Order: sequence, then C-alpha cells, then structure tokens
Amino acid sequence: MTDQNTTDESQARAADSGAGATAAFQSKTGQGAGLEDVTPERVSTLATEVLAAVHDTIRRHKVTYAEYDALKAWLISVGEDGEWPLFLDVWVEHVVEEVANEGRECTKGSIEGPYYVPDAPALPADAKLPMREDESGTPLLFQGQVTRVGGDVVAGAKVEIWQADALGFYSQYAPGIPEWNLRGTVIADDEGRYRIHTLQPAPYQIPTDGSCGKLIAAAGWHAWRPAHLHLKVSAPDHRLITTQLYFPGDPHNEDDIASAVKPELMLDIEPAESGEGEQTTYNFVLDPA
Ligand code: MBD
Ligand code: FE
Repeated sequence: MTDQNTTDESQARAADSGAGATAAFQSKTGQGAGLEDVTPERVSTLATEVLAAVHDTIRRHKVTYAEYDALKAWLISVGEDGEWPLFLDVWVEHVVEEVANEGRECTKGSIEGPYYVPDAPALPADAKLPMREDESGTPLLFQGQVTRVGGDVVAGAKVEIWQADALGFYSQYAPGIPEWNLRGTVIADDEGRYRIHTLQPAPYQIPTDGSCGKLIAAAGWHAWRPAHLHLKVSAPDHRLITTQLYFPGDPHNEDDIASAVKPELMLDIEPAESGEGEQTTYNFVLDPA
C-alpha cells in the first residue's frame, strides 16, 4: 500500500493511495466478485443503456479519433494507477447512494468513498480517536446520541468514524501515518450517547498526480472536497447508515467534486465548553431492520 522509499505523507503519491484503495476494495468483495451476482437481463439492460448514452454523446459532439484515442489512453491509465475506486466514488457513487437510500426515514446518508477500513479499534463512549502526539489541527469534540425512528434510544450503538488529517491524508492510504490514526469504532453508552475527541479535519484535495488529477486538469475543474467526517452508525436489528458530516463556511460545501454534501449533514460548530477548540452535537436516527 505504501512505498518503501517514502516515509512521509508529504511525499504521498496517487499510485500509493490508488493501489491501497483498489486492494482494499478487492479484499472486501473478493477478487472477481460481482458480475455473476447480477442477472443477465439486468447486465444487458444497463450495459446497453450506458453504451447508448456514450454513442449519443459521440454523435452529438462529433468525437474525433484523436479524442477517442485520448479516452482509451486515459482509461488504461486509471487502471494502472489503481484509481478506479477513486474515480467511481468521486463521480458516480453519489447517485447510487441517492437511489439506495430513497424513502428511508433515518438520518441522511452520503457516500462511503474509497478510504473506509472495517474493524477499527473499539473505543468507549467517551473517547479520544487514535492520533499522533503532535497531530496538528483544532481540537473538536463530536458528541451526540443514537435513537431509532420514533425516539427510543439505541443502547450500545456502534459509531465508526474515519477522517483525514490536517494535510488531507487518510491513514493506511498515505505513507508514514500510524495504522489506525484518526479512525475508531466508538461504542455508545446505555443511552446511545457518544463523546468523541478528535480534530477538525482539513479540506481534502484528491490526488493531482494520478489519472483522476489528469482528468480534472484537462477539464479545468478543481480537485477539492470540503472538510468532512466519515461515519457508519449501526446496531443489531437496525439498518446501517453510512454518511458524512460537514463544516459551515467551508468554501467547497457548494462545489464538492464528489457531490456528497447535503444540507441535513451540516454541523453546528460552537466554541468548546472546555475552552479548548470547538464542539458540535449531531444525533443519529436509525431505521429498524
Ligand atoms: C475522499 O476523502 C472522499 O471522502 C471521497 C468520497 C473521495 C475521495 C476522497
Ligand atoms: Fe473522505
């Protein structure tokens, strides 16, 4: 996942995070898993419609052989860089998430993205996320309560949280960061409450030196996601929520490259009662299974 010769996250390269995200996805799904689980009718319908949309675009814009070859070269490089997970999660996942969670009454979901790692160390309801001694960033107390639709508390709910560090890098996807840095599985108390001591995350720029970065530069787009916390909230007999939370005032809340910001997911930040840094309360509501 990380290059033996790079020991510092400032030297992180797209190929490191890309290879890591591809390997993580393959270990989650099992190599080659997928197509055989979808019926032939469904594969045929979806592939036919996607291809028809491509054909239509070519006709409408009179795509040239030079452009066709540029596309072919770029698609090949996405695979070589391991950036298919990044590409798909940035530009496609938000619509899959929208469709998957249509009609749910629970807290709004958002995309998982490429950097989730299951089974982060379990932490008590009042916990500090694993971080380096000199981890930079403003202290942030993230607290709240998990209930179910209707209002009953969900005792012992599982609140998985992962986030980028102050330089915008995720542990296990950039060199030189401790394995579980800024990741944890917080077990809420008997009233479903949690108090997570972490740091305000930084805005995140997707790697500019890989194929996704090349597409962004060639199109004249920007590469930014607003600062965000990733969460998965779950409990037995309830449906899992995968979501992200955002910080008011971030200039990229309005133009997230991954289109994953929703008004319901905006945090309300206030000065910490402890006098150190900030605090915020966000409550989760789970659907019964
Ligand atoms: C991220 O941190 C992220 O959350 C997404 C969705 C895509 C790229 C990087
Ligand atoms: Fe992220």
